[in-house]
Amino acid sequence: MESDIKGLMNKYEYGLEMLQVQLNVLIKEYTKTHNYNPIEHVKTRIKSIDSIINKLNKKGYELTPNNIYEYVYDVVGVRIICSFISDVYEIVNLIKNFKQLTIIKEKDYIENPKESGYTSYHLIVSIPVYLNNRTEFGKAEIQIRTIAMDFWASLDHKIQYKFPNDIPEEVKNAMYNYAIDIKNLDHKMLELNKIMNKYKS
Ligand code: 0O2
Repeated sequence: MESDIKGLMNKYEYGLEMLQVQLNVLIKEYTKTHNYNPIEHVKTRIKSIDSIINKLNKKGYELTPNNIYEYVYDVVGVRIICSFISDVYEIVNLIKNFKQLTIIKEKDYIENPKESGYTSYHLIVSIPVYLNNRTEFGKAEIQIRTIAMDFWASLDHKIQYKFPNDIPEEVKNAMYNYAIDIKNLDHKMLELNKIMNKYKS
């Protein structure tokens, strides 16, 4: 069983490498065509076994290769950080129109923020993993958000780590209010960018 899980994790690593190549090509082409790069930076990670076990536990499943494949969508995670909300949707559409990737699920937490205030756009995609004599498929989660949303999520992540069982009300309330501030700031920055674009020669 342990070697099955190791084998599966190796495949996810190859899958991430392939996904990175595909996304790089997609973004480079967009940047050349539009003379504009909508992306600030990209982060990638493979979920740790401990986090996978936690997620399976929460969903009521035991650790098996099949349960990982079926129920953990974000073993492979890519986070794309953009400056402006308009860039986030531009990237979402770019990925959705890319024939090589199949979208399994999408979650617009920008239009519909989570209860905590979390905002981001999530695409769950199917990724091909080309092995010696066959192709297998895995899943990856692509999170697309602005720098401001990422700032909020990164602090929220630290808060969740510090208070794994019960986040104090005052911290929860502050984070909820700051999520609203972030939304307002993102819209102001977008408007300012539109004004700046008027001055482009
Ligand atoms: P980590 O440590 O980032 O890997 P699903 O994946 O759909 O089966 P879930 O958890 O309901 O199950 O999906 P959801 O809510 O779309 O969340 C997936 C990921 O989004 C999370 O992965 C986080 O990365 C991020 N996320 C969702 N809600 C929040 C939030 O309130 N705050 C922060 N900071 N991030 C959030 P993991 O595995 O929970 O965490």
